Amino acid sequence: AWQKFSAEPFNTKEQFEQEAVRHIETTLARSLYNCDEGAAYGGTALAFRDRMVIDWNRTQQNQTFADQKRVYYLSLEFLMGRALDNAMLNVQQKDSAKAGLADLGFRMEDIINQERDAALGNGGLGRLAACFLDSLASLNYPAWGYGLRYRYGIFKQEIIDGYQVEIPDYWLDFNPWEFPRHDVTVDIQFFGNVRKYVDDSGKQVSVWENGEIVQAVAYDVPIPGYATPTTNNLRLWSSKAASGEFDFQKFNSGEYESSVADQQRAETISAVLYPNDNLERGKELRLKQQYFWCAASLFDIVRRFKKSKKAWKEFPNAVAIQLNDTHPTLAIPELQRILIDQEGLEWDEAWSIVQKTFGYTNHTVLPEALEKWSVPLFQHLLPRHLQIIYDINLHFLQYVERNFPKDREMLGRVSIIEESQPKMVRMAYLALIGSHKVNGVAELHSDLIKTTIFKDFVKIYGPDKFTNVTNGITPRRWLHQANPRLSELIASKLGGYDFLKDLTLLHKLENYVDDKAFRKEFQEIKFANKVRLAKHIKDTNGVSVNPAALFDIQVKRIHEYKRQQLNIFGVIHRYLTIKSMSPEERKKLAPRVSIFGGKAAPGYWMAKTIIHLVNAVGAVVNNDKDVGDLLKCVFVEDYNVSKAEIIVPASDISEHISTAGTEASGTSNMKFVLNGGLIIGTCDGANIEITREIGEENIFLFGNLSEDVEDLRHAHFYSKFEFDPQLQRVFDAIKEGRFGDAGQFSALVNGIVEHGDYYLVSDDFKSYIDTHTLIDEAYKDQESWVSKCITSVARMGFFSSDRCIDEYAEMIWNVEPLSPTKKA
Ligand code: 26V
Repeated sequence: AWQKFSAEPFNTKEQFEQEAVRHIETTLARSLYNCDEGAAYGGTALAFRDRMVIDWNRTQQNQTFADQKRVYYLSLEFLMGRALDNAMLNVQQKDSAKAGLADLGFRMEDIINQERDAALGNGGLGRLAACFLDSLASLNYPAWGYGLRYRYGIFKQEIIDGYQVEIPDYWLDFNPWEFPRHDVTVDIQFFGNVRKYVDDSGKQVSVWENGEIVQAVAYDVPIPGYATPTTNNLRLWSSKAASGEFDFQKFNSGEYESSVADQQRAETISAVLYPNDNLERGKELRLKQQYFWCAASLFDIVRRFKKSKKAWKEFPNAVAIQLNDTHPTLAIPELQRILIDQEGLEWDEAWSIVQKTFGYTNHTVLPEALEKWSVPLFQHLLPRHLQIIYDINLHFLQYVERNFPKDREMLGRVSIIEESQPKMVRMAYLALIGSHKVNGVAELHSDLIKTTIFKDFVKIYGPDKFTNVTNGITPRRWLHQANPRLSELIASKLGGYDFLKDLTLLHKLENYVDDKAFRKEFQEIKFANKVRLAKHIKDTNGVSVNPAALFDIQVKRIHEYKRQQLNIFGVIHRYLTIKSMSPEERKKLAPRVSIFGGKAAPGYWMAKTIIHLVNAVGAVVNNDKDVGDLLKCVFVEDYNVSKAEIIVPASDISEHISTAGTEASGTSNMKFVLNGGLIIGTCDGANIEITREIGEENIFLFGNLSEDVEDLRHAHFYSKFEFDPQLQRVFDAIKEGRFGDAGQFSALVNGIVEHGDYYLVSDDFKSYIDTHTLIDEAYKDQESWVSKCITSVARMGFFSSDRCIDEYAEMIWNVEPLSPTKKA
């Protein structure tokens, strides 16, 4: 008889060892005599995977029978990082594994470090998707993620002679966390033509035919929840040539080369993650990726719905689809196409289903990041979708015309089709029109989209179509895993780890702000985390930094709007100030370590210049005997999720200094404060809400406000203004060649001096360096500093991604959690 397999928990280290060794010897076919750390990682991962899979199967079965609405989160990026530590936390029994590994002669930390990051994302948007999956599972929501299984994740960054060099990230050679589903495939069509005819009943029918077919194959990744058996699914699609494509005809008739070429062309679709963050380039392959993934996911969702045998009007009661930015917008015309061309619904009925199904999250107002696709490209690649988009637009513009007969200009402004040369499809407008809710990711951002890019649409649909859901982060990874000692200290005071499920419980820490022993341990933990980062810096950069110095950190994608240039100009200013001081004056200074990290998009020349300048400044400052420990400047290579887990807990001050109105939310700001660091920031994104929560006495805000940005930009061109002399001194030092050939950095300086200073570096410079002086003073008073840090941690409960997911569930998806069946 068929017996249900049930994996026992590892109650003892022996049980763990037995399972890990079994996997090493059989699954991995390795002899224990040559078991290195890689094999030990493999055995450990597979042992925990077995436990996770049982709950995963049960959860999926439970969700299938529950007949409840499900959420589908469509994202081109899932920046997951490592999975083993998270799996151990959620399956529990990390202790038995640790003891078992020690018996086998390994340290848990070394084994965890064997894993490569799943780096299927660029930055904030991708990491947000990963935090959301963690919260969805932890809160027992029936939810799936859908994405692409890139063969190459975000490139690895090496710094060679101060320059960024990109290395491909081939990450799939050993990935125990994915399950290929070779039986779950979808044929996806591209190109071809549309044939129209009138059928027997007199109905217009459109057939999309003669296209090229590529096959989508599903790979499933289990997503375990914390302290619950709920284990959701992340389905990633991989492309391959459709079975008929790599055909034996061609193969045998001597066209071997071309048949292999066909195959490679198909596989190219899911080969690589586009490494741009906030920059749209309009590449055909990117549009192919988007359609391939949307069509496969929608087919899968519709297939699942049809099994329920419900009427189509029930679709929005069974399915909520969230669009992570405009990247999955093609899902909207695709669902409309399925409903009218394949299922035979009338336009209006289909369209009402579509609108009720989708929600759209906007993540940026930067014009260069808003997706637009050329109409000729669309016509070529997706001819039927282009027709449907024109029809959607026609219906929409007719509606606008009826409601705003006096505003003829409006039609051109809100049309999905931009009347440019060539014409362009505006994806954000299509996403908005096809969804029932549009949300921004922090209060300021959600307000801004209503007054800038979507202003007309507020008039058309009314304000209720728009909402705000402020971003959040998962406390499991960003507190407990990244900072186990702090988590343990908190648990010891709060009577357990409930705060990892309800982060608002942190408020009770305020009772310990003046508790001597607590403060001492809090400080010791921060110091130990700084020692760990200092060691990493020594190992990778060869620079010795003093862990007693103030660690000042800016880690995020390199972008002019995020203003790493402002930071490095501030470092140069500090250096010049130190150089001009007497030895006595220097003794009064607080030592600093300025730490930078982040990738530049390979084609973003200005961002690469910023990296180069940081390294050039470091080379001078770090070797200047006059300076010694008073200032160090380092660039940490290859910033990614697992590096963040080391860096974030080690900061005293982190920098979130975007030009006001440009950073939609930011999420690392939340991570740093949750880990007991303070922040310097502009009034932008979630900094504003962080200030409201923790109190303005606990944050260092500076700079101009978003409502003044437009006028300031204007002023750069139309009125003569005095340049800040301290910034001038920085530019003079660069021009004198003190950090190497000045020509290399001229574009960076000239962008500010001659080309309008779009990001307002000169306007904010004085306020920025003055605020850093305040930080120096504040840090010297360690007693009050620690009070600020502890108070801030206690007030960060709001920024859990659990709160955020509950808000989406209530305001946008209308879904309820599903109570899990008992653990196997
Ligand atoms: C856009 C594009 C355009 C085409 C090429 C590839 C590509 C990749 C990513 C994007 C999205 C840019 C928007 C984005 O990442 N926004 C960030 O979202 C975070 C999560 O909401 C938020 O915290 C950041 O402030 C925001 O910049």
